[in-house]
Amino acid sequence: MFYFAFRDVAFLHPTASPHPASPLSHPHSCIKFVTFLVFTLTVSFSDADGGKTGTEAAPLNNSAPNVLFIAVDDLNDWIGCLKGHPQTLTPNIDRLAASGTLFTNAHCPAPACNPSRTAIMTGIAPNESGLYDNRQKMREILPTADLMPKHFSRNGYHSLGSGKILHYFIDAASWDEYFPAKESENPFPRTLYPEQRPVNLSRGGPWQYVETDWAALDATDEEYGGDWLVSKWVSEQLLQPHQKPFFLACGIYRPHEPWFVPRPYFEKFPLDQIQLPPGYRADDLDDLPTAGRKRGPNRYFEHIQSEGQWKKGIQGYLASIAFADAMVGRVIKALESGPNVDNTIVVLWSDHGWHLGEKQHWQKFTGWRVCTRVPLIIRAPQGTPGLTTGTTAGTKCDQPVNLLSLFPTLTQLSGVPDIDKAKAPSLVPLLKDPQADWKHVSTTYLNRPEDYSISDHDWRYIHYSDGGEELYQISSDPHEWNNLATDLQHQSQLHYFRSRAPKSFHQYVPISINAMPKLKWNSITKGIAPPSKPDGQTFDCYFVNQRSEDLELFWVSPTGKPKSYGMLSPNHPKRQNTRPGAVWLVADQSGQHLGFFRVGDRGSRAIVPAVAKTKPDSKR
Ligand SMILES: [Ca+2]
Ligand SMILES: [Ca+2]
Repeated sequence: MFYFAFRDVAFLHPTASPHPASPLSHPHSCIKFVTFLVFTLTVSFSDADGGKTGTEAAPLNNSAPNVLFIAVDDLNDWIGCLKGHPQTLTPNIDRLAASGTLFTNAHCPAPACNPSRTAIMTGIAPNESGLYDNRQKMREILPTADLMPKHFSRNGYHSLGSGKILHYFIDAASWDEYFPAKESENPFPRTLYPEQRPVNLSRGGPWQYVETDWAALDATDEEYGGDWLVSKWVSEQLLQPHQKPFFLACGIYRPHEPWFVPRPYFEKFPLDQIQLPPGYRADDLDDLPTAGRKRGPNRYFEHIQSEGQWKKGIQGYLASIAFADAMVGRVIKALESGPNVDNTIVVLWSDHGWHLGEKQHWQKFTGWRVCTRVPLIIRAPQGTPGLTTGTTAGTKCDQPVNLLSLFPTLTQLSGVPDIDKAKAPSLVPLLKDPQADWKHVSTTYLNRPEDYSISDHDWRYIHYSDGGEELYQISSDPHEWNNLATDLQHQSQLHYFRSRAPKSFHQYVPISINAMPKLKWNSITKGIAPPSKPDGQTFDCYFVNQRSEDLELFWVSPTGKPKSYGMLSPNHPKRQNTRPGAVWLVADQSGQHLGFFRVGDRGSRAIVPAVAKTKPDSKR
């Protein structure tokens, strides 16, 4: 079914088997060509030190394979072919898996959007970059790293993207083309949201992420927009012939919260038939170390249960997955009915898994398999430079792999030079032979140095920075119910995983104050600041006084009493640990109350403006 019309020039990956002296080679690139027909190539690679050369590379030739790169947000293993939940409906993803290679033991580099996507798109692991969580800014930490689309673009490709590929920004300089327009730095097209929110899940408190909610929308897919518009734009690209090979990224946002999708997707999962997550066990926490017991239970799950919304939430997730699957189906259908099908590599992945009650947890950010295991499907046509036979339909590979391998895998497959910084192994040997000898483990980095989990073929290991450890035998305990770390019988396994642990960790790189979300300044012209309603875990906020005189910062107690927390000097940011729902009052030196900030669900900056804006802010 898949083949290349021409195979004029094939690249060999630097790690491929030795080949007779090549007719062309670049002194810095270590790339060798094998030519059947030698074309005049005007290829110009990056310098070995990573510096950029002035010339953009020309395409290798017109038969270099295209790459269709599909990212689905927050999709755990609840797809039919991974059997994560018996009721899930993902016929399109399953069909794609059946037409290529499905990795059944694939894990994310990190169990959160930002560190996972940054690692995947740069090929740089969190312990190398110091980017471990969602608060950090990729371009503050990795200002010059080439993302995958840029790297392909430098090597003769046209790079296009749509939807969420990075953590809520586009990184315009990395793409030749984007929808919506890359200059907007907003990866989301128009999306329908209910006017009244929340719809189903009442707000548990100021700690709660505002998007945690679910509802069936009375709208068509087209009216809904969002991922429908992304899949439409991507499909339009796939239906056209292209001058250059393309790297086309399609970021499907559902099943990321909020779980609002058109009603027909909810109707596939009647509420009275919803089954609880197979991995849920009420007494699952008893055998965990302290750090595991802390990381498991969270307020979301407690709140959802107390509101009687657990099954509704599961329904919302299943409906959102079914919707995402339909959008993937549109894209695959467009590929298969257009002119590019025979020379396009398809890869589908999700950035991390998701808990729906397992380990008393709702959301992500943990090291357990439910949160690290992700769908990963790769389909390569015959004639792909790095895999001339193409992938074999219906192949499954159960070796432990990591999405960090996507960058070196796609470069090798496409015959594009590898990047210096990619340290993860290419998956091409496993695409050739899923049973191939594979000595690698798959490491997932949690939100701070020394917290990580490691997946092997049959076992998984979790290590916390306080020394806590967990050990699971996945072949007999796929839901990680029985922690074997303290079992004397399994000490050799424990030693083995300790020996495979990451050798070093870059320190956590803090976000600059200017990149933090901004709290609303509520100026006080009369009346008083409201009392705090502190609720949730602490984090740091930064208070910045843009006036020319010293001001005083007060925390307002739950009974409304201001308590001084010291002075705010002009333009000298003050770091203050605080909690969601806290109210911070600012007064001048005469004691006059100028205004207040109410803390939200995350660390932020609180700017006292240079000139009091009396009109617009005084409404509240
Ligand atoms: Ca995500
Ligand atoms: Ca347990």
